[in-house]
Order: sequence, then C-alpha cells, then structure tokens
Amino acid sequence: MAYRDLREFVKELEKAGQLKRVRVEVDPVLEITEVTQRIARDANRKPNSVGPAVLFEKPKGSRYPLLVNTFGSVKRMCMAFEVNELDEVAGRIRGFLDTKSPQGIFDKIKMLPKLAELGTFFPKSVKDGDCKEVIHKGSEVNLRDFPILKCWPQDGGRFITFPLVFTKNPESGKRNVGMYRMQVYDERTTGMHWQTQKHGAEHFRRAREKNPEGRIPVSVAIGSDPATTLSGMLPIPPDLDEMMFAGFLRKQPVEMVACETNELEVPANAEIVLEGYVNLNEMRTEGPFGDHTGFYSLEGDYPVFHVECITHRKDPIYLTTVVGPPPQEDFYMGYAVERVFLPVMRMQYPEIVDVAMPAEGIFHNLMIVAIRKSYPGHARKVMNAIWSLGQAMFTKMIVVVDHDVDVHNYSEVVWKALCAVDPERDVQFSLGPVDTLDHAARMQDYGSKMGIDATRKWATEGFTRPWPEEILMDEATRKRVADLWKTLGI
Ligand SMILES: Cc1cc2nc3c(=O)[nH]c(=O)nc-3n(C[C@H](O)[C@H](O)[C@H](O)COP(=O)(O)O)c2cc1C
Ligand SMILES: [Mn+2]
Repeated sequence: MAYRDLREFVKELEKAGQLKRVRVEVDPVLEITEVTQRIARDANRKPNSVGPAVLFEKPKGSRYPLLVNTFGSVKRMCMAFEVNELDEVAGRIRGFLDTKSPQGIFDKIKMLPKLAELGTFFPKSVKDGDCKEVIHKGSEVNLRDFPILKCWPQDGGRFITFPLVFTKNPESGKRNVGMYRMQVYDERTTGMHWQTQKHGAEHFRRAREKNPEGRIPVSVAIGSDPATTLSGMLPIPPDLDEMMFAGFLRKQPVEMVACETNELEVPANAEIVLEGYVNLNEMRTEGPFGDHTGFYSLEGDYPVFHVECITHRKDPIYLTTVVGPPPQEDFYMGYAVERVFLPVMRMQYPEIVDVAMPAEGIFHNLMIVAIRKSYPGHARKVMNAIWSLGQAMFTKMIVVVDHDVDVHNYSEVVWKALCAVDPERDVQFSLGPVDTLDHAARMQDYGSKMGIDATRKWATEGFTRPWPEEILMDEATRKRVADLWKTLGI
C-alpha cells in the first residue's frame, strides 16, 4: 500500500529507527543546517554509518515542525519507493519497456494485469483534501508562519528548498511539476528559481511570447507522500506528467485537488500549498545561495512568485532539505534516479552496461559509463548520446570505460581509465549547454564538456600496438594456495 501522505512515511521512518526527534528549540537560521551537517553529512562520511532523518519539533519562530534529511540514505530511498533494492524499481520500468507485441491469445491474456496496472498510474481528481484543513487568503497569507531555512551564512535570505512547483504548458495545457528553490522576499513574495532549461522556465517563456504583460498561474506543494515529493526532481521528458510517474512509483494514483484561487491542481495529501501567480514581465535578484556544488551560487535575475492563498493541514510538517558540500541528502535522491533510469538509458543505448555519478561530481560534473564496445569510435558515440539525453546533457566530464570495469569502484576506474588513455588522442571536447550552477563555465548556461575514451583501443581505431592483458593469478594456483593457507602460519 502506498504511503497516504508524508506523515505516514514519518511514522514508518520512526518505526524503522530512521528518524530522530529534536525537542529543544533550534533556529532555522543557520543552526538547523549545522545540526544537519553533523547528523547527516559528517555521519555519512564515516564507513557504515548514515545519519537519520530529523524532525525538529520546535524550530525557533514557528509553530510548525520541520523535517530534514528525510531521503538521506539508500535505505530511506528504498523505503520511499517501498522496495528492498532500488533495482526493483528499475526492474518494473524494464518490465514495461520490454513489453513485446502479444503473439497469440495467451500472450494477450498475460498482458492484461500489466495494462490494468498502467491504468492505476493516472492521477485522479478529488473534491477535497487534507491540504485544505486551514485556508488563508489575502492579508492572512504569511510565509513567515513556516520555519523556512536560511541555510548558509551568505545566503540572500530564507529559501524554500523542497517545493513541488506546478505550472501548465500554455500551449498544450499539460502539467509540469519541478523542484525549484524559492527565496522568500516577504510574507507573500518569493523568487522562482527555475533554471533556463527546465520545464517551468519553458512554460514561462511560451506564455510571455503570447502576452508579455500577462501572468501564469503557479501553485506549490510542500510535503507530500515520498513518491509524489520525489517526482518533482525526476529528469523526465517535457509534457510527461510527473504526477503520472508518481502514480507509477507508488502503484496508486496521486489524488489531485483543485486550488482555491487558480486553475491548477495539487496533491490533496500535501502538508502545505501555496497558490499564486508569476508575472511575465517581472524579474528580481535571486541568491546568493549555498548550493549543492559546495559553493554559493551567485545572484541572478529570476521570476517572482506572488502568493495569494496558503492552504495547509491543521498541524503541517514543513519538509525541507539542506544542500552544501557533497555528500548531502540530494546525493541519495540523485543516486536513486541514476539506478531507476538506467534501464531507460539502456533501452535507447543497449551498449551501456552501467553508469556511476560519484557524489563529488554533484551529478553534472562527472559520469562514468561502462559500455560493451562493438565498433570503432563507439565510446565517442556514447558521449554524444549522453550529451543529448535530457538533463544528462549537462554532464561536464564523461569517462567511458570497457564493460569489465566496475564503474562503482572508483579506485578501479581511476586505475584502469588512466592506464587506458593517450590524452591527446582520447580526449573529446564539445560545446553546449551546461548546468546553471557551473561557475567555471565561460558564460552562465553555456560552455565546454570533455569526454575521455578510456576503453581499450582497437586496431580499427588506428592503434596497432598490442594491448596488454590485465594481471590475474590462474585459478589452479589460487586454489592450491587457498588449501595451503592455514598451514602457512600467516
Ligand atoms: C533539493 C533540490 C533542489 C533543486 N533546486 C532546483 C532549482 O532551484 N532550480 C532548478 O532549475 N532545478 C532545481 N533542482 C533540479 C530540478 O528539480 C530537476 O532538474 C527537475 O527535473 C526539474 O523538473 P523539470 O524537468 O520538470 O523542469 C533541484 C533538485 C533538488 C533535488
Ligand atoms: Mn518536467
């Protein structure tokens, strides 16, 4: 059974010993970040240790509790998706992608349960929801009621860091949900930090082309059941409804309820909902913000979100996350995305055996890819594929290795990849869109990428020298020594 809402997940985390409560008052300005760093990040850096989720029951200055580090371990990501291994989610996706055309009546009958399951993914509109227990409109709207974090000393203010931002494509009418941080300017105004390549920004641009003086409706849900919450960060194609994907993940439709003051719908189980609009002709300085690169992202001009109505549960839990030097909570969310979307990547590029994105590469800086190499130049083809694949386009460095390298074993990757390259020959540069957070790029959003072909080189690629074999002891000797081992006195 899918989690009903965020608080049911909190209960499960607590039962599983994965949640700590902090009962003393802690300040959402800086202090909660520092506590989170000690509990989560520093703990996670020690082998075999991961910090728990933390429920701050008394954030200073607010009546509402704050939840952080909710998804900050592989175990909790598995709990979020109700699986034992993330590969189970990947397996379900593979199951749908592998569906062959039915060959006869038995095949057709066998497909029925799968089709029925497909039907359960679509979001369902409902008349009312728990998110409407309390409704504030007009002058009652006050974002300062909530324990919104100022995470790091040089942050431009307080930021809502875990929002689901709902918009509608002004042409197709299709919904988008993205997780874009929001800087609080005052009681009723925030920034809207959708980066230029993201779907919310595209909706904004298209609407502005038609009517530069107009506005678009925007609603924001904070704190829903885990699958729905996480769907906001998934790198799925434009016009594919994140709420449908959430339904797939939780195996139960997401219930959507109409907003009070605009035409959008939001998850009925949300803890907090902000309704309002974004003016198409208004921009304001956003940032700086201590980002997941481990550096401050600089100030920039972003649209402004005007909140006209806030609805929430009677006792809402304010869900948030802290980013900063890796690894932080978002690493585990990104890792789950990497595992879950591998089968999708492999459907289009079956030569891809495995991929890894080390935490220190903060997703966009480094991807290690193992391929089954079949033809000359294959590694470079895969680099180009990744640079054209959704948000993988941002990947600054791609290292392509042969299928027999374990991409998750970074020491093996460094060893074998460095042995396999002649740098001048094997490095491929390319120009294109880069992550907005890449502060080293020559311009914001535009810069260069590098691919390293660390596969064995072939004669058909002009490498005519013999390629040496990796050193391995023969089986017979290994076995003999294993038998002798106890007698050796070592
Ligand atoms: C905690 C967290 C914060 C994020 N903040 C932002 C942000 O401020 N701006 C942004 O463009 N993307 C941000 N992202 C990444 C987007 O959520 C992600 O790219 C998502 O796929 C965007 O949805 P879209 O593809 O529908 O635009 C954040 C992700 C996480 C996990
Ligand atoms: Mn989207």
